[in-house]
Amino acid sequence: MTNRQILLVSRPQGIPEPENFRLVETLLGDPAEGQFLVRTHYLSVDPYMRGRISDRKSYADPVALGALMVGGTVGTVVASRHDRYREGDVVVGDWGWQEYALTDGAGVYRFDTSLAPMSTAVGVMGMPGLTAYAGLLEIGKPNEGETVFVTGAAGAVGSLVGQIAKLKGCYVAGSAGSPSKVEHLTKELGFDAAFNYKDSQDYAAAIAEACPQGIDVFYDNVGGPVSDAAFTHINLHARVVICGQIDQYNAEQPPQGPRLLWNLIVKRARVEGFLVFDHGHLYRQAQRDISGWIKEGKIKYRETIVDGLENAPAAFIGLFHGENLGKQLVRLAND
Ligand code: NAP
Ligand code: FER
Repeated sequence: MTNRQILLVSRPQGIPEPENFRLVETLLGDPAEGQFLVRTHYLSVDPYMRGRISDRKSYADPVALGALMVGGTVGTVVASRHDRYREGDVVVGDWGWQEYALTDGAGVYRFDTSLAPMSTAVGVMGMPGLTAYAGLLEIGKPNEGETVFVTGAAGAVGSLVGQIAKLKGCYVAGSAGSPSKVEHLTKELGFDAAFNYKDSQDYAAAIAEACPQGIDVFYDNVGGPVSDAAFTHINLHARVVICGQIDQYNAEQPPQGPRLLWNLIVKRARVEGFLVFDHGHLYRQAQRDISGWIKEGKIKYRETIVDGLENAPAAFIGLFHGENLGKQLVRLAND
């Protein structure tokens, strides 16, 4: 049968461009003994992929030029010669930007669609969901009544961080990049305050207004000048969770910012970076909790969905222009 795949063909300078990718048709055989064939329903585009397509040293080898683009995926088993998987099973894994994949099951997990719809397996119930859950609860350790400030607040991770913090009884503020995102945060997701960083000249003033009691937990998805301003507004014994620095992912040279570590001395604060991969032991617990919160109406999630494999590069690039509200997905087949 014919498969369609997207390959990385050149490395971006700055923000990636569609020309860095190429769509190809390839041939795919039948599953061999011990293999199964999966059809991709949704593939996830994520900010971390910017790191994987550059040749910078990282937790994993860069995607080679001419190789299949990596990424989280969810889909159904369409043919199987594997004793643990049957046709119709919904599975989640990392088989990359392609319509079909043959796998022996390594790194593939069954997804329980009674918990939430299939698409969430790579969103609120998947890697970004666990990132929000573990980063906030294990590292941020919010206490009732404290102020949590989250950057990138209208994205997949940030929107969940803010809502879990509300569930824990915190005052929650966030920043995001458009008036409609700010309205979504305060009107739909229950944030106490939010501001549009693209519309602000003075981030310190915007943060002071949004967080009148100062910041106890700063969950940073963005880095850059908004993050710099948040450091100057932390409280005694604040926890700063470094989840992402998307403001810098396309930088060709490391940016020079103000020197802020003095604030940590004065406030006896803790800054900790983390990677979701170190929190895999919480995956099932996070899924149970998040699914429960969704069913009880305590957590809402949004997905921005584009259709067709050919649109995956544009969807990925759109992350760096804030085109997504909530989780950005590419749909290749209906549920
Ligand atoms: P996302 O927030 O759904 O999408 C990215 C968002 O970033 C965009 O919608 C855009 O929203 C914002 N953005 C883009 N460029 C920006 C800039 N220069 N300054 C400020 N905001 C910018 O993505 P996500 O999957 O939830 O990831 C959020 C962050 O968490 C990323 O930094 C990612 O790398 C990180 N992350 C870390 C881990 C980990 O293990 N540590 C795991 C997953 C994700 P606006 O409209 O608001 O600009
Ligand atoms: C991310 C940003 C960075 C992420 C992982 C990394 C899974 C890891 C980078 C590295 O190890 O170099 O959003 O998500």
